[in-house]
Amino acid sequence: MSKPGRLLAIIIPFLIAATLFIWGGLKLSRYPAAIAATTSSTSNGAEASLTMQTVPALGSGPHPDWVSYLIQRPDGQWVHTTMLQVPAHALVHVTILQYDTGSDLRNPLMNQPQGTVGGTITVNGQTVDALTPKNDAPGIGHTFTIPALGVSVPLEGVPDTAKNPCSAAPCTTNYSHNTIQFEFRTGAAGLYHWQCFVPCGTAFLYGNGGPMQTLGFMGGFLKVVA
Ligand SMILES: [Cu+2]
Repeated sequence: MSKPGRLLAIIIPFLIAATLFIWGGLKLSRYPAAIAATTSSTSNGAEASLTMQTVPALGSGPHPDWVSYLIQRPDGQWVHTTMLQVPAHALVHVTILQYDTGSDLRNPLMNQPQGTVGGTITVNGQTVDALTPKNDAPGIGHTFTIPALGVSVPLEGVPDTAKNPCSAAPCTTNYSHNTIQFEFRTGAAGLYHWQCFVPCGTAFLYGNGGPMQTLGFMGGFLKVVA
C-alpha cells in the first residue's frame, strides 16, 4: 500500500469512529435533564422533597399505552422522565401518587418497604410496614426500588373497580389513586440506578420488556450530588 493509502486507511476509520462518538454524545445529551428535588437545609442537615406519579398508560408519545412514572418539577409541572437529582447525605421525603391497578403480591420480601426511615411507609396517611393481602387486595401496582441504596417501596394498586380511573398522564388527584409517602437517606455522591420490580410490562415476555426496559418509563437514575 502506498503511503497516502496507508494514511487514508488510518484516517477514515478514525473519522467514522469520531463521528459516531459525537453523534452518540449528542443523542444522549438530548435526554431530559434530571429533575432536581426541592431542597432545604435544616438543623439536621440537608433535606429534599420529591413527588412522582405512576400511571397505567402515558396516553401520548410513541408508546401511549405503556405504564410509566412521571416526576413533578418544583414549579408543579409534570415531566415524563425518570431522572432524579437529590443532594448527598440528605433526608429525602418522597410522595408517590399511584394511579395504576395492581396484581398479585409477588413475595413477602417485595411486600415490605425496605431501607426507608423507620422501615415504614404511609399509604393514604396510614403507617404500614408491609402490604398484606386482603380479601379484596388490589395488589401492588409498581415498586420504587434503588438496589444500591437498599431502598424498595411497594406501591399499592387502586382496585379494578375504582370509580374514576385515570387513563392518560399527567393524572390529577381527582382520579382514583393511592398516596404513598416515605423517607430515605442518601449517602455519597454518585449515579444510582432505580427501577420498578413488578413485571408490569404486560404485553411483553414475562412482563419484563417494553416499559420495564426503557429509561423514562419504569426505571431511571438517581443523581446524588455533593
Ligand atoms: Cu412497574
